[in-house]
Amino acid sequence: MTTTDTICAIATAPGGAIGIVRVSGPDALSATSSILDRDITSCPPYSLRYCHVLTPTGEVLDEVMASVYHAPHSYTGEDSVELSCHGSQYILQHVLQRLFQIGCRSANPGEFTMRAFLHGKMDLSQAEAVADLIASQSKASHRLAMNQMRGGFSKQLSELRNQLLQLTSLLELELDFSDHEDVEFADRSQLRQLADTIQHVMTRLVESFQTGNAIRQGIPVAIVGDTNAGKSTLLNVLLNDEKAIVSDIPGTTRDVVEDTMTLNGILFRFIDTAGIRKATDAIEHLGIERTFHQLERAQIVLWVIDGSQPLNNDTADRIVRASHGKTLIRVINKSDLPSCNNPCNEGLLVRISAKQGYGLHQLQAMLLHEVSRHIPSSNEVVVTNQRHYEALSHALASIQRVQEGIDRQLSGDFVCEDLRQCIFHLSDIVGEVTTDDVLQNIFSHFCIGK
Ligand SMILES: Nc1nc2c(ncn2[C@@H]2O[C@H](COP(=O)(O)OP(=O)(O)OP(=O)(O)O)[C@@H](O)[C@H]2O)c(=O)[nH]1
Ligand SMILES: [Mg+2]
Repeated sequence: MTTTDTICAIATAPGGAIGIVRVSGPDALSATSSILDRDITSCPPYSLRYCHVLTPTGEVLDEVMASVYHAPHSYTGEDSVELSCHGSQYILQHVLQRLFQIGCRSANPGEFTMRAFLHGKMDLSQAEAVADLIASQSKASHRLAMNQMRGGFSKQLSELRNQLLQLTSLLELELDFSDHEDVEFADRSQLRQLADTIQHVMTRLVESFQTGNAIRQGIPVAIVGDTNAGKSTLLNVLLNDEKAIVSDIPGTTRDVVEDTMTLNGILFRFIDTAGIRKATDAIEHLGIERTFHQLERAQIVLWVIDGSQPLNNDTADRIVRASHGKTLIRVINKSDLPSCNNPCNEGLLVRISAKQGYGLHQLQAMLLHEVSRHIPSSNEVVVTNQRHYEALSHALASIQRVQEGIDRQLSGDFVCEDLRQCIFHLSDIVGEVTTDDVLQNIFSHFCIGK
C-alpha cells in the first residue's frame, strides 16, 4: 500500500499552550522544510529540531520544535513531521495555509490512523480502539481501550482463526479425496470438540459486549418508584447537581432525566424517571411507559421507596417483575421521618435520606460492589464495539451451524462453507475483508488530526 499525497492537520484541541501540526506522506520532510528556516530532510529519524516557521516574506511566524519520523517507523508508517507550535489559532491556521500552498492536503477525519491501518501498523480493531482511547472517560473504559489498542483482542481473534483454519484444512483434505468414496480423515468427534472450543470462546466474547458497552457508555442505573418518593432528589445528590426538578407535587417528573458520574473510576449513568401511579393524563401515561422502557434497559434498578408512607403494592409488583435478572436495590428514602414498616424482601436494601444526605455512601458502596463483580480483569478481552459485536454474532451463528452439521453428519463441503463464513466474519473485524465504504465510515467518526 502506498499513498501518494501528503496530508496535514492540527492535532490538538484549541485553547492549549502548545498546538501541534501533523504532516504525513512522501513529501512530509521536504514540504515542512520549505516553510522553516532550516532543512530537516537530512535529520536522522526520531530527532527533534528547534526551528522557525517563516511567512512567505521571510518574517518569523513562530519558534517551533519539529519532531522528525522516517517511514516506516512512524505512527502512519510514512515520513512524518510534528510541529509543536505556540497554541495560537492564528499561528496554527497560518502554518496549515503555508503547507497547503506548497501542495499538502488537509487530512480527513481519522486519516492518519487510516494510513497507519493501510500500512499495516495496526489492524482495524486496534485502529478503532484509538478512537475509544481518546473518548475514554473513566479508568475502566480507558483500560478496555488500551488493552484493545495494544492487540489483546486481535490476539484472541487470531487464535480463533488459526483453530478455524485447522478445522477447515482437516475437512478440505477429506474433500480432496472424496472420489475415493467413504474416506473420513477428520475424526468427527475431534472436529466437534474443536468446534465446541471455538464456540465457547466466541460465546464469551459476544456476551462480554453488554458489560463492555456499559463500561464505555456508563453502567445504566434506573431510578424508579412511586411519585413523590424522592427519585429526583436522589438523582440530584448522586450527581451533585440540580439536574431534575424536585417538588412536593406528585407527578413532577414526566420525562427521562439522565446524566453520568464517575465513582471509583467507573462511569455510571443515572436515569431519573416519571413516578409510577395511575396516570392522570396522556402525557403522564407516556412518561410512565418510558419509565418501564428505561427499567428494561438498566443493569441496576434503584427502587426508591418513601419509608414514611405505606408501600403501594401495585407499584411494588410491577417493579419487582420488571427487574427480573437485574440488580434490584430497595432504597428506603426519607429515613429522617418516622418510618412506616413496609413488608417487602426483594433485592438489596439501604436506608437513606436523599434530602439530608444520609446513607449515600452506603448506597454508592453497594453500587460499586454490584458492578465490580462484572468488571473484567485487566487482561480479559471484552468487546466494546457494536461493529465487532455484530461480526462476532454472525461468526457465532456460523460455528453453531458447523456444530449442527457435524452432528447431522452432513457432507464435508457443507460444513466447510459455514467454516469459511465464520472465518470471513472474524477477518472483517481486523479489516482484512472490509470494503472501502465501511472503512471510510469507520474513520469518518474520528477527529481530524488523529
Ligand atoms: N423529609 C424528606 N423529604 C424528602 C426526601 N427526599 C425527597 N423529599 C421531598 O419529597 C418531595 C418529592 O421529591 P422528588 O424528588 O420530587 O420526588 P420524585 O420521586 O422525583 O417525584 P415525582 O417526580 O413526582 O415522581 C419533595 O418535596 C422533596 O423535598 C427525604 O429524604 N426526606
Ligand atoms: Mg421526580
